[in-house]
Amino acid sequence: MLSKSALVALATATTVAAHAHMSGLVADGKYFEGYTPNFQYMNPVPKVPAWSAGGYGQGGIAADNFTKENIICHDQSKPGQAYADVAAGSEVKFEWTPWPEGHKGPVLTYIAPCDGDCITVDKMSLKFVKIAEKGLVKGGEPAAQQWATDELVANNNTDTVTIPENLKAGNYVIRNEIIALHQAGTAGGAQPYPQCANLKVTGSGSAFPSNGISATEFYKPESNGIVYNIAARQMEYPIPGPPMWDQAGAQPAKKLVKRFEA
Ligand SMILES: *[C@@H]1O[C@H](CO)[C@@H](O)[C@H](O)[C@H]1NC(C)=O
Ligand SMILES: *[C@@H]1O[C@H](CO)[C@@H](O)[C@H](O)[C@H]1NC(C)=O
Ligand SMILES: [Cu+2]
Repeated sequence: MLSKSALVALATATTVAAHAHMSGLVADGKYFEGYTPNFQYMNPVPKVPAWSAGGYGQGGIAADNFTKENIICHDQSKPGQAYADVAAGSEVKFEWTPWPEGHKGPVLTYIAPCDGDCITVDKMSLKFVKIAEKGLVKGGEPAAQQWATDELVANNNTDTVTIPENLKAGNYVIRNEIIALHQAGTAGGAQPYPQCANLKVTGSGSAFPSNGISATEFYKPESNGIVYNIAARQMEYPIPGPPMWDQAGAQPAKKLVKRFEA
């Protein structure tokens, strides 16, 4: 039941938006829809944990915005209007729409405490720590390289992250991000695709991430790992952004970070 202008808008959206976004997340086994293009035809818009984004978060963030507010949770993002409940130590699965295989690169996850309600939080106040990172899984000639994105595609376009077991209960924004490196040979060519969602973490943990930084401080267009030639033989990849949070604990994904294999 779409009006003609809605159909035109949809056609335009699909052409411009040739990349991918988080279509949903599964927290502690429960499914939550992401902030999807379907929402443009819904009134009221469903209240989901996922943060909204201009263009429904389809494109990468442009280099001139790497250090500005759009890098935090995508273009013109606004807080999710609900929470996904999750027990510390359990898994969150980020389901992406089919990820283009040629967009190879790392997959990273960060969390920031909201110090109150995430639904009304000012994104500029969010201080993130990294809780998961995967980069070059297997080095070699370009055709032989295996990247975190290849694992994501092989896993039904899903990235699975364990919430730190000792994380203090409370409200957090979780930020799952893919950085596509296919044009990263020159400064500013990398394409970060950040997606955020609100989590209500439960449990009796005591680790509170008080040493986070704003996502606007993660990457510069010329940072190591943001500038990177994926078209060359490579055996190592310097994962960009801050180091892992020292209290992130065991992350099953960690084994994928191994720099040298066979
Ligand atoms: C950078 O962000 C601003 C503010 O949202 C936006 O108007 C601009 O289009 C963005 N730049 C690019 C190249 O996407
Ligand atoms: C694969 O992902 C889709 C959503 O993108 C989901 O509906 C489906 O259940 C997933 N399949 C499996 C086996 O997890
Ligand atoms: Cu793309």
